[in-house]
Amino acid sequence: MYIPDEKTILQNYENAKELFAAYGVDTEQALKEFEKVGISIHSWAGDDVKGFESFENVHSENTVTGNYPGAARNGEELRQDLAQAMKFSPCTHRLGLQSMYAEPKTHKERRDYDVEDFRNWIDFAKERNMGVDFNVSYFTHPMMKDGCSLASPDEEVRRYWIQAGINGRRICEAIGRELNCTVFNNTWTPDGTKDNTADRMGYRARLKDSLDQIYAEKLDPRYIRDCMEGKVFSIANECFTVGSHDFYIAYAAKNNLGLTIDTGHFHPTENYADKISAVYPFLNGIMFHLSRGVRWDSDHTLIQDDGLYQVFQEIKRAGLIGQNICVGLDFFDAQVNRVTAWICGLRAAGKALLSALLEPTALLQEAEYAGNLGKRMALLDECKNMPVNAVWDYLCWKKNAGVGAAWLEEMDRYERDVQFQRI
Ligand code: RNT
Ligand code: ZN
Repeated sequence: MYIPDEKTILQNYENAKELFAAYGVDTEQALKEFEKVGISIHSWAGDDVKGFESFENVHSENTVTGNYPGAARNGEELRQDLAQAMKFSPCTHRLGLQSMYAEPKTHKERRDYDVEDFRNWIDFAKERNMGVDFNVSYFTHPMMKDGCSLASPDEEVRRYWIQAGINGRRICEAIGRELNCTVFNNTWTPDGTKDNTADRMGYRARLKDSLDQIYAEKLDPRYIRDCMEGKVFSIANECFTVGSHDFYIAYAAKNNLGLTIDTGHFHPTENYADKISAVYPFLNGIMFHLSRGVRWDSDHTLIQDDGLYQVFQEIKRAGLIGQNICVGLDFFDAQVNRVTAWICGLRAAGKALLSALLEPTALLQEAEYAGNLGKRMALLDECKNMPVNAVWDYLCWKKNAGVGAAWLEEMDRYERDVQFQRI
């Protein structure tokens, strides 16, 4: 596979730097800003959202299709795979955890986990200087009843998950304190009904009450940010999703909490990037789950598409780089090598971020406010052909994160020598 040599990489970068400067863009500054945006890498793609608790015959509320060999089977393998993926990404990484990946010394209920049950993960993050994000896994567990947790009509079920939610927040605060970072604590529950319910209000009142109990405890806002993730529908919940977007936006605004925008969770033609400026002023933070929905919330691996580019363009244009926004990945496709998918997603997110940072936004806005809409349009189109890739190659070279597609050769080796040995 062709890899440009050092001289070519540097020469291309110098040329690009000059060209961007002509548009008023400082590439060195853009590279500094790039570091400020963490990308949270979702541990749960490494084992198809199975978790380490090994229940028999438990229903999964996350539809993952495919059967590619070599999935991680335990914490050690999952961390090994994550480390391999991060080798080929120049991004600033965060670690996206789920409570289903706890490693307690002796058996424990998911409801009862505490920070020590994540010690291996905390060490992993610490060694790599990563921030951490957390999700209580309100799914794939015997205490899910009829697909419901926090909104279940069964009081015992609700009590179980409320306790898991309360402990989850304490885990976040403790991790944040130890790593000196703000842990984004995301809440998603699959609760809903397949067919029409005759009591929408009842389910939503129960969800509200459960959340009120979970968020009642005041924790240090330097170390935890609470977000909730709504959704239009999921498989088996076609008629009714309790935690809809409207529900969580209203709940978050009222309670000064954050919102998670999963890019697969909207109607297929809806512009999720448009939502940033609509909700940010009223909420305490936004978390992104970058995913690629194909016709529905299919969780395909992230690649460079318009939607992804628009998310970073909006964050940049709104002046929100380094602000109260956390960007995470959320896709899973068991038809492809899971480490290859992580690398592909990380690199796609990184390129989209870099491209936004290199955009001559000031020129675009100046043309717009001067009433020169033709200029705005033409400049926007010119931007698509600017030499972003020369800056990207330079960044990957500087960070020793693999220039071009050469990382695929190393992935062939890793797959053969590591992943396929697990079978
Ligand atoms: C599901 C949500 C949620 C999950 C993870 C596993 O539709 O997107 O974020 O993917 O929590
Ligand atoms: Zn999600």
